[in-house]
Amino acid sequence: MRKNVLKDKMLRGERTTNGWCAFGSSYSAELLGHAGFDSVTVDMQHGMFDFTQVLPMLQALSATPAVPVVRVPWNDTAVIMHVLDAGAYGVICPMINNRAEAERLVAACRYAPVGMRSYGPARGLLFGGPDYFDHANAEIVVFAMIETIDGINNLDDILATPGLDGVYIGPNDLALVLGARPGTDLTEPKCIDTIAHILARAQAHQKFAGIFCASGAVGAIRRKQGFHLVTLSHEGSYLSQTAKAHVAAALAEPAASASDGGELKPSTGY
Ligand code: 3PY
Ligand code: MG
Repeated sequence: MRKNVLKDKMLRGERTTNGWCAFGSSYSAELLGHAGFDSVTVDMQHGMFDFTQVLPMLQALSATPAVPVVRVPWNDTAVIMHVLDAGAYGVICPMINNRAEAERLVAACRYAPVGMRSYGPARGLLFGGPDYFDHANAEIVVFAMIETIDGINNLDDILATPGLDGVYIGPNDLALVLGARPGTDLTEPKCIDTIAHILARAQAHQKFAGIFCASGAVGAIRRKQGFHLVTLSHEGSYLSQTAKAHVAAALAEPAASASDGGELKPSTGY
């Protein structure tokens, strides 16, 4: 079976970067797959698409060096099994509250006797190879998202779940349940302390810790803190920010644009 190079890298203690698809576009997924990320996550929870688009996005990612991961919309066994059959090498599941929910997540991702994943790996075989069944339980990487009060309170139980590879922090939902505003994970003491606590407990259990970051700059801070996997915003924000910057540059005085440096340099725009 094709190795899960994302999991291997984290097992070696190396830090990884993850891209995040908010659009239901195979071309967009392909662009992210070639951008240098170790993995790219197709976001079925908040992305503007459903399984019909997930399949071609995973196919597009197959032609890139990035490991294909899916954030499923919920801890729904049928959806989890379906995205794995479609070739996902990693699953990130939102809002895991307790050990029973973590066990349910893991069971959906692992074949018996470890779990209850149903057999029918379809694209998993095409992407992974003919010996997919023999190694899938070991290669697929599974993250439980910690972003609820129950999830925080039951963190040690969740982390002790056999077969769970790690936890992944949703800093925006986490901020909400802590009584703060989204986007305050680096400024609100409650958020800072809770994120540090989750990271420390993951490290104590020798499990991976991942986190969504609003930008590459935030990702750099999280990497230094010790997170194994940092997601660097998503393509919706790249498009919006870059579009605004182009509009601002076009509306600026020509002298100002020139002194900005970039605008007059030869560029294909890609
Ligand atoms: C959160 O910040 O809550 C997330 O789920 C990130 O996608
Ligand atoms: Mg969330």
